[in-house]
Amino acid sequence: DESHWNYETNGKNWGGVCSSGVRQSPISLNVQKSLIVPLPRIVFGNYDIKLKGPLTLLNNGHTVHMDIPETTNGKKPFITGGLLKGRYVADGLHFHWGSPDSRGSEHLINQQRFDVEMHIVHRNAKYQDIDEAVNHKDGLAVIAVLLKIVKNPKLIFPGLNKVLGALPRVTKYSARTTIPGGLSLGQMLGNVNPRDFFTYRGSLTTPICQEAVTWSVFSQVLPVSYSSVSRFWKLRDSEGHRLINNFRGIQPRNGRPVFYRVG
Ligand code: SG4
Ligand code: ZN
Repeated sequence: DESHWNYETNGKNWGGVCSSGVRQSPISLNVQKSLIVPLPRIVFGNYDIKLKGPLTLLNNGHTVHMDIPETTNGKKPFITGGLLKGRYVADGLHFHWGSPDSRGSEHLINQQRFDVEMHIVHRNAKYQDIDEAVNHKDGLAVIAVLLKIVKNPKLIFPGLNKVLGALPRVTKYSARTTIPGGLSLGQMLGNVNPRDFFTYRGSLTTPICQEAVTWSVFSQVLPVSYSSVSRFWKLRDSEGHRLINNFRGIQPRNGRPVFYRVG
């Protein structure tokens, strides 16, 4: 059963495309090993409009997940630009993290692993739903934002802080909580610079690892406090074990081009 996988071996025992695929994710990103090209910047549509509340946060045993609803004016947030052709509609948001003594981002930048990685999953608007989109090479676009623990994070991200503040309410497997409305997706990104990012073609980082994802990983890292990240380490999976280190190991690049856009 597909839902019975875990992170005990960082994904080395996952079957199917996870082991037979040739453009898997995550990978190690390096400015020196990337093609620096004049790609269009990522354009965020309706990211500044508040989402229709209440927003639901769920501990699904693998991560903390938030479905992204319509905005208050009945639209969906979307992205375009970068390597993407056409619109990709925001579907869900979730996180990957480490433990009190190890970092847990999935992608590395210049050999460095970061504390947490946030993913916003988008589906190509030409497909009806996620189930259809995962079966196409151009099906999904995931935005990745890296978070780093700093002593006194000075910048405030109202949306991200609300979500991190709700984590103690979803400690147990299958626990749900609601976040009072008034949050836009843009508030989850804080002031991350959308002009600087790595982009490449890869896969989902969980079984069954479909090769349907265009990844865009922002190179600017968001500062967060130790106390907010430590809330992730208290979560539990479906067997009551600590839900920590829920990141997949680095996959071979296999000659794929990685593009780096800056400025
Ligand atoms: C997490 O398990 C999410 O809960 C999944 O979301 C997500 O799958 C999966 O990660 C893989 O996404 O950006 N890390 S990733 O490659 O979004 C999808 C759901 O199952 C398809 C809804
Ligand atoms: Zn993810």
